[in-house]
Amino acid sequence: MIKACLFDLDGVIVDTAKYHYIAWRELANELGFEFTETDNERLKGVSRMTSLNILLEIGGVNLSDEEKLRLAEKKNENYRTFILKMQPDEILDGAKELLLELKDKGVKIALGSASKNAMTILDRLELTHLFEAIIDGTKVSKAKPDPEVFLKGAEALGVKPEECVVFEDAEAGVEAALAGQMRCVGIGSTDVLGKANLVIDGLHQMSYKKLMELN
Ligand code: B16
Ligand code: MG
Repeated sequence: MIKACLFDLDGVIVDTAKYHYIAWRELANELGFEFTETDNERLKGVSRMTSLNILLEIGGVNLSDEEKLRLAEKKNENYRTFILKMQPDEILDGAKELLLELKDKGVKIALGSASKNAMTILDRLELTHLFEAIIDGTKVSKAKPDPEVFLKGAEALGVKPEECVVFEDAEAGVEAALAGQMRCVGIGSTDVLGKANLVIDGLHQMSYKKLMELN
């Protein structure tokens, strides 16, 4: 019986990838190399430090741990100038409608995101009040595909993993949901998210009725 939904943030509720891309590209350019939108695909769903390591590998740059921390912080400051200007009209099509419908039907709702900026983003989008639990990058020690973020979400909601459905746009996130014994709806293409129980283009294609069909 499905009792709860756990939502990833970037790529599911809002497209912050475009802001991450601008900030990472600026950093790459300062380090003297190009960083393309195709390269940026590799950063979706992974942590900030893993993102930096991938970026440096692309540029063939070796740095000390201390310097990496400095650059990750610098990128984050730049990224935050964009998210601090976000508006509720940036919520992806159908996301708020689905959250409201689920709430109305008594389905519990939590966030399960790798981002340490999740609270800022939800506040800017005026969505914070719709989540009963928010598990973000500040609350987990193991990154997706480890199921920690979703298991903590289920625990905070007081439901069992098998009573949860996860919405995810990243392959590592789908793997995390399945590793946690949860059902998963992939947002994006079946090529990447084929392991999910169902793959849709966006939350505008989901409803309480369709959710119950996953039972
Ligand atoms: P931050 P999600 C992820 O969000 C992004 O997809 C990923 O690109 C980013 O590196 C990660 O958050 C960490 O973000 O630098 O804000 O802590 O998809 O898990 O909601
Ligand atoms: Mg995501």
